[in-house]
This record gives sequence, C-alpha cells and structure tokens, in this order.
Amino acid sequence: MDSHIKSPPTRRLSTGERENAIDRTIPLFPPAIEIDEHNYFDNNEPPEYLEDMICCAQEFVSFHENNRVVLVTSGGTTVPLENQTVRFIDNFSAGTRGATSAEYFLENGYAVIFLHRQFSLLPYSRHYSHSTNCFLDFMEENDGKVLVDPKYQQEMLSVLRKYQTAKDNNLLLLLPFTTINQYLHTLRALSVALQPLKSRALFYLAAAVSDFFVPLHRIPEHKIQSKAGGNKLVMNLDPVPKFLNRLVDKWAPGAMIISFKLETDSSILLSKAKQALERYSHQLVIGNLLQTRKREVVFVEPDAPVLWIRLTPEQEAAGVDIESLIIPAVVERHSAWIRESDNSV
Ligand code: PAZ
Repeated sequence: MDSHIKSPPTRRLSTGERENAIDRTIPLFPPAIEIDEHNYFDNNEPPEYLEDMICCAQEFVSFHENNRVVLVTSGGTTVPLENQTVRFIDNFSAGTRGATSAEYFLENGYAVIFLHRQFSLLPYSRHYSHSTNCFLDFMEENDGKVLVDPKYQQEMLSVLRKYQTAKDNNLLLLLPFTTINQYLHTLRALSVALQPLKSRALFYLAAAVSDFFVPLHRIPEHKIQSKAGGNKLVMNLDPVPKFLNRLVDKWAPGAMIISFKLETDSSILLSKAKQALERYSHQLVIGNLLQTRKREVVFVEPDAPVLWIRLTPEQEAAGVDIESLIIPAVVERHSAWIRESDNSV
C-alpha cells in the first residue's frame, strides 16, 4: 500500500449512509460562565415585548407573594434560518408534558407561570384542541343551538370548572415564546422576577430547547434563495450556551430547579441524566425516552437512588396521565426543599 495515502478518518462523518448521516460524537459543551452569558445576551437582542412580559410576571409574583409559584416551560424552541423567517428548525414537542403538568400543579395549590411555545398545547384547552381532539367533535346541534354532546358533559364540566377557578383566582399566567432567543431572554428575565419568592419558587423545565442556533450576526435578513443547479444548503450552527448553571447559581438562587432529559437510546438515559445533575448541581433531573415518555420517567437526584415512576397497564388503559404521579412526587420534594431552606436561615 502506498505509504502516502492516508487512512480514512475514524470520526464518523456524513457519508450519505443512513447510520452515518449525522456525526453524534459531539463533545459535551462546558456549562456557561459569566462571559458566555454576556456574549450571548449582548449579541442576541431581547424580544421587543420582553419589558411587558416582565411587568406581567412581577405583578403575578407580588399577587402570589405568600404562595408557591412554579415556572413550567413547555414545547419546543425554534431556530430561525432567516431574520424575516420563512424557514426554521423545529422539534417534535407538542407541549403535552408541560400543559398536563401545569394542571396538576394547579390542583396541588401552585400558581403557574406557563412559558410555552406559541400555539402548543395549553392547560385545560389541551383536552379540546388540535386534530385528535377537535372541539367541534364534542358539540351537537339541538334546535338551532350549539350544545355540548351529553356524553361529554360531565368531563367537560369538570375541566371547565378547574379552568375557571384558575382564571378567577389569577393562578395561571400564560407567556409564549417561539425562538430559542426569545426563550432564553424570557427565562432569564422571569427567573429574576421570581427571586422574591426564594425557595417557594419552583422551576420545572420541560421545554425541548434547541442545542444549536444561528447567532444574530450570521442570520441573513431575507429568505435564503435556491440557485439554479441545485446547490446544497450548508448550515453552520453554533452551540446554544448551557445556561442551566447560571440559572441555578445566579438567576434563581434559592429556588428549586428541575430539568428534563430526553433521550431516544435507553442505554444512555440514566448516565446522561446523572451527568446533567453533576454538571449543573440542581435538585432533580427527570429522565424520559421519546418512545415511552407518556408511561414512564425516571427521577435522578443527589444522594438518592434513582426512582422510576411508571403507569401500570391498567392506569394506561384508563387514560391516567403520568403527570398525575409525577407532580405529587415533585411537590413532596419541593416541600422538603422549602423546609430545609427555612431551617438554614
Ligand atoms: O411535549 P411532549 O409532551 O411531547 O414532550 C415532552 C418532552 C419529552 C419534550 C419533555 O418531557 C422533555 O424531556 N423535555 C426536555 C427535552 C430535552 O432533553 O431537551
């Protein structure tokens, strides 16, 4: 063999074969430090509406100054490829986990700030929205009037009452995001707004947040044009800084923080969840697999054995939400967190 011919690189790069289409050997990004925070937030402008959102959040927090407040993040962030956005990168999350969890937090006496992807599922209305649950299928015409079909009356009445209680008591604040940049600016601002609540603030970070993005200075203003000859579009994405440790140490000191870890490969779920806990030193990572997320999750927390929470086949068949098991377990831990914080003052 000619000694000048180099052997092929061992790193798996895109070769056109399905299993090699994406290089997954990306090293772990280090957690963000102060300079990363400045770089990101100084160079990626806040959304225009941010000040209004902060005012709403501050009012909500003052109204609930003696209550527990949970910030639930829900749905997926987008990565725009153009400033006047026609195309963007998205992910699968519909917001089911977040919207369902918010309902159980409300049932457990929490006030909820629901930071969600615009047009994703919302607490209560999720029961009657989108293509699988179209609200029109729950209605019937009777003597020229539109009524709820009697077979859905009881269930809808129960959802309606909970929804109205949340509204009448100012227990639910809905704040939308679409892009990763809007999400990060809003998360940081809300964390600061929640600081007065100290340990009574809970962060339940269920949103599916992009790992890569196009920084503002590289986003083209207008729609990317395809040229004759079918040239390829090559994307150059930067890693999104890992701000969870900034949230834990600087943005929300004293609050209890729960993150989610999603994987598709069951053999790495636990190790990735443990790694996240070690790196960010927060209180709980809830691991879940894409394929089984509606029926099982795993709690990974410091100084405790891992805890699997699973629906039984009977519960699954009866349509029980796994969040009805997750949230009481979270509330128990948050109560302990508040007690410990009170004792250490
Ligand atoms: O929105 P959904 O109910 O379809 O999915 C929820 C989820 C899988 C996005 C959530 O449980 C989760 O794991 N969020 C964190 C995702 C991540 O690791 O970035």
